[in-house]
Amino acid sequence: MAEQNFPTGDLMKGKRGLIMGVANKNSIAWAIARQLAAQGAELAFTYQGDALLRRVGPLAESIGSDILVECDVTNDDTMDNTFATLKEKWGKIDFLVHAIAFAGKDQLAGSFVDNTTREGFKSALDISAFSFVDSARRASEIMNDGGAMVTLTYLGSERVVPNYNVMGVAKAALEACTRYIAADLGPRGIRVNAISAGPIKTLAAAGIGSGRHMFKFNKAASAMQDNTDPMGVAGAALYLLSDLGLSCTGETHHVDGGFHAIGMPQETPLKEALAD
Ligand code: NAD
Ligand code: 0WE
Repeated sequence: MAEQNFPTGDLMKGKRGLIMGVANKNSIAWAIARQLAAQGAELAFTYQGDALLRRVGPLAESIGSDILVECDVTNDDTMDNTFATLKEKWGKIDFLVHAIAFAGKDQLAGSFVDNTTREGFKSALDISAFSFVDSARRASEIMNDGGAMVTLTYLGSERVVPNYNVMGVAKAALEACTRYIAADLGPRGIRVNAISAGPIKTLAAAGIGSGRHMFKFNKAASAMQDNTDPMGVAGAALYLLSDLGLSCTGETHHVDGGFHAIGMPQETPLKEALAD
């Protein structure tokens, strides 16, 4: 990601929210956090474990955030503690960003039907889909004047992407959860949406077997013939989490250079991409 200036303004002035899923400076959640902060938001962060505190601590500090809570979404005590801390420090919150996904490495390669285990399936769905339901319920309890929530998904929920496997199933569940949560919380003025981002070079996208091919293919086959810029994802999150997003809920919004819209890619850039 090139050094960038997130547009400044007052769209999030007076709003406070929780960002779940920053691991390092390349995290999509961090791009979203910087954009929200540049528009005046006050932010709290969760981090997954001690190892990540060394990375997330300085990032949170750099935008003046003083609420930093350890939270593993599979551990109810840390979930209780996260939302209790927000209630104690702020009383209420206005928004939630959920940018968390995980499947065992053995579940993300080869044949989906042969390699998906009961434990692998349960854990992927627990961490990547149920955690949004659980976080949304807890967050909604401290959203007293309406609010907004955003989660991150990927096209592998709608179409087969090699090796994405059980994560695709988890993302399909996550998108359905987004719609059901939106319906439940809508009457209370809480909007709930998903952003379907194209491939971005983060920790979660590192070390995936066919990474180089995937980024080349996505670039060549997208409408914009470019990879997805995390700033675009951050901009979409700003829209959905600010009052600009009024009346938008239950939506899965694609930010992927138009990759999702293409039925058949142009011959020339694709051939060139596949050749090298
Ligand atoms: P990332 O590695 O920076 O973020 C993933 C986060 O999930 C990490 O902060 C990690 O600590 C957290 N996490 C995993 N298991 C957890 C647990 N048990 N408890 C708490 N936190 C846990 O990678 P990213 O690409 O920024 O991923 C953020 C979100 O964006 C994910 O939902 C991912 O599926 C989604 N997404 C990523 C891409 C991409 O290409 N990078 C594309 C579309 C959607
Ligand atoms: O959602 C994701 C990745 C999420 C993810 C990443 C890992 C890597 C390390 C979940 N679990 C794990 N488990 C690990 O052990 N993306 C959208 C990025 C991604 O991952 C892929 C992709 C894309 C795109 C995996 C295979 C194919 C494409």
